Amino acid sequence: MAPFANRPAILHVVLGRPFPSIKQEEVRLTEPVYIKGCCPLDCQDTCSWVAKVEDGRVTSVRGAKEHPITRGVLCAKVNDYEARTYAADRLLYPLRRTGPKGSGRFERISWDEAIGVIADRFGEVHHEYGGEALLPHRYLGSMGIVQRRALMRIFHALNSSKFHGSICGASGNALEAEGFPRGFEPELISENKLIVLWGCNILTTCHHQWQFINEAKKRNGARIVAIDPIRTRTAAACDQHIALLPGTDAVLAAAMAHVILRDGMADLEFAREVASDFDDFVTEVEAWAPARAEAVCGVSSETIEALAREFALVRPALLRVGVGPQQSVHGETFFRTVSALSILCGKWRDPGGGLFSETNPVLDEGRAESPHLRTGSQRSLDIARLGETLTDPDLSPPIRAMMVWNVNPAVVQPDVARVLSGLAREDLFTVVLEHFMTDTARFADIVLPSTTQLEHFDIVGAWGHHFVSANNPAIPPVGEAKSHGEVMRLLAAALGLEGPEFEESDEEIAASTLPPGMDIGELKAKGWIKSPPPAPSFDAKVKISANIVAPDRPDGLFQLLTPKSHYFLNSSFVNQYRQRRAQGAPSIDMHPADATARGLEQDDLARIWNEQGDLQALVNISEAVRPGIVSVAGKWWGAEEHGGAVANLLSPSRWSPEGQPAYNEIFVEVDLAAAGQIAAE
Ligand SMILES: Nc1nc2c(c(=O)[nH]1)N[C@H]1C(S)=C(S)[C@@H](COP(=O)(O)OP(=O)(O)OC[C@H]3O[C@@H](n4cnc5c(=O)[nH]c(N)nc54)[C@H](O)[C@@H]3O)O[C@H]1N2
Ligand SMILES: Nc1nc2c(c(=O)[nH]1)N[C@H]1C(S)=C(S)[C@@H](COP(=O)(O)OP(=O)(O)OC[C@H]3O[C@@H](n4cnc5c(=O)[nH]c(N)nc54)[C@H](O)[C@@H]3O)O[C@H]1N2
Ligand code: SF4
Ligand SMILES: [Mo]
Repeated sequence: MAPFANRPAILHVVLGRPFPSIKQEEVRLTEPVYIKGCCPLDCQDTCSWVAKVEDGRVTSVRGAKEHPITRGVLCAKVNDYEARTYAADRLLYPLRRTGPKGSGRFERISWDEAIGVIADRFGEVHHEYGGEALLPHRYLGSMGIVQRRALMRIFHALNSSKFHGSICGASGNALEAEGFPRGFEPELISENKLIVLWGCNILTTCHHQWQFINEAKKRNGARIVAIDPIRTRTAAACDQHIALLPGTDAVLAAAMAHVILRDGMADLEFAREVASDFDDFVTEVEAWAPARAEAVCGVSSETIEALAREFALVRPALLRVGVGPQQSVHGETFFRTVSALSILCGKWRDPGGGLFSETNPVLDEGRAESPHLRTGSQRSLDIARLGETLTDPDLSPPIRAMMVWNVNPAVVQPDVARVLSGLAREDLFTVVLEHFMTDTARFADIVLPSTTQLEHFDIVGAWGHHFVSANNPAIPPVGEAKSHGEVMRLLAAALGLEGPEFEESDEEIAASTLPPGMDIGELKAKGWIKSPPPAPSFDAKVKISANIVAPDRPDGLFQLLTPKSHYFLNSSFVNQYRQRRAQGAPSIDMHPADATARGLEQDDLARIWNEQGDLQALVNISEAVRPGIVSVAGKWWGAEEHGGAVANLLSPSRWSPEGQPAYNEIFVEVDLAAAGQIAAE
């Protein structure tokens, strides 16, 4: 590194030549280099960025100005992504556990030793119990194709168990598989005259889409309506906020359909053509007159009537559906019924109209995993039931070795206590690839340091637009961190796996997923290339009637919602100083009337508990939630360092029929934490 790397160039102007014996050219800072990359995180916007590198160090990361969606802006989470790369608590070397599982006691070891131990243990487990006793667990910490998929080559070749399902939006996935379209070119959102944000906190979770909403307002005078139990920053920015009770969306949509059919406002031709069970749907919604729905949803029948009329008559109109309301045992009923509403009114006839929840560029991502390497076992387990899988005494064979990357199961899975008792099993060998010592990594036998997005090559798809994005490395790996492609190659060699799949470079792995005609060289140079957006279509008839019921709400308990926080990306960034300071301490939003009834005041430390467990958070008295509803935003962790309040200690082992964890169907008691507990804080 240059001797004066951190010294601002201006110093020479102010101080003249500080070291006369050194020639001016020798002390001059090298010119900054700008590298095109992209954000790897699980967010619909998949922004492209430009990393500024000065003297071998990334000094800033800024949104790419020319990118049609990023438009020069990142977000409150990622604005200083380089701080993640250079964080003092970053994992930089392989570690081996020296204390009990979960204790966080580790010693530094070499990569050779780490890979050797993993290969030996995987080999032993494979020999003794068969490939099915091995389990790869990964989710969306990085959406990069290499970071997410390359390691699967090893597990396919070993015929391991694998996961299916989702811990995010299993309901929408299942309905898409049935034939419901759920997205199109997001740029078309600006065509609308009415946009209903149905359980979707856009200004926090994918704020670049707000640009299209703004354009719709400017160009078409569009009206924007939020349907959300919480007055989020998005709901507050809308023309109207309908604060329904959680889990009652299907009833609200059915009541709207009731009004639309009653008053002859439906597009019967479109609905009959698209739905396989139109008459059943008509019978079903007949039972949901607005007055009956009012009692269930907590929304006045006048509001329901007016929204129904407006949605039926205004064209184009869009339902922009989020993930929050899918995270319920009624997830599929919710998605089916709001989709039915868009079909009933023929909203899909207009470009930009209909329903939007997600959309993807054309990429054959699965190819990066080389699934053809699998010759034997196809045992597939539900990702949303990790706790059950690890603790099931009847699972045959049981899971004996697990590799975990891009996921923090000790925080994000339902019923975390059960997950932790699985991770604590002495007969389970666990490897975790991470940036930081998360609650999950603490339970590992071996921890491997992963590169951050500034240190490796990757390609990222998206789930909110159609750009394929390249991530060129800005700097070499920090410490001894390695990309997951490199870990795959090292481990494959140690396991004696042979074949071209285990020798491909990260770039080759990524390139194998590109659609015909998209060139990797061009992608790297340009930074992003748009793949052709699909036109939404109904290829087969879909079933629109659902078994709509009023949700159960136990008397006297609060319903706890666990939405996304503004400064964290799920559990990522909780340990980073700037984001944590901006987010504040873990807090529980509570209506003034509820707080008074429990004798709670602003900033009191509350205990939030149910039969599964308890956690503590500061009371935030707020009219943003309605009485009976409380909310803890953010996937907190790291109890010792960051005051972790892991909401999933309270989430039940309950799923929708398609397997979506019911993260927003948690019922709790809230009271003042005991004095001793306050003192301990
Ligand atoms: N800042 C930030 N951005 C993120 C993330 C993050 O953690 N932080 N996570 C990313 C991920 S993985 C995802 S899946 C997306 C999610 O994006 P969103 O779906 O927009 O986010 P959520 O907060 O899960 O849920 C949206 C809203 O649903 C509401 N909600 C909860 N229950 C109900 C209900 O029964 N009915 C209705 N109508 N509304 C309900 C919540 O109050 C919340 O405001 O965001 C992505 N972007
Ligand atoms: N109660 C409740 N539970 C939830 C949710 C909720 O709203 N409420 N949301 C659910 C949803 S929608 C989702 S999608 C899941 C998300 O679950 P996860 O995918 O587990 O969430 P993240 O915290 O985004 O990422 C996991 C880990 O990836 C690491 N990571 C981040 N960036 C990188 C990278 O570039 N490379 C590598 N190697 N690692 C990286 C982080 O340090 C983090 O520990 O959680 C689900 N759980
Ligand atoms: S988290 Fe989303 S909004 Fe923020 S930089 Fe990444 S892709 Fe863009
Ligand atoms: Mo998600």
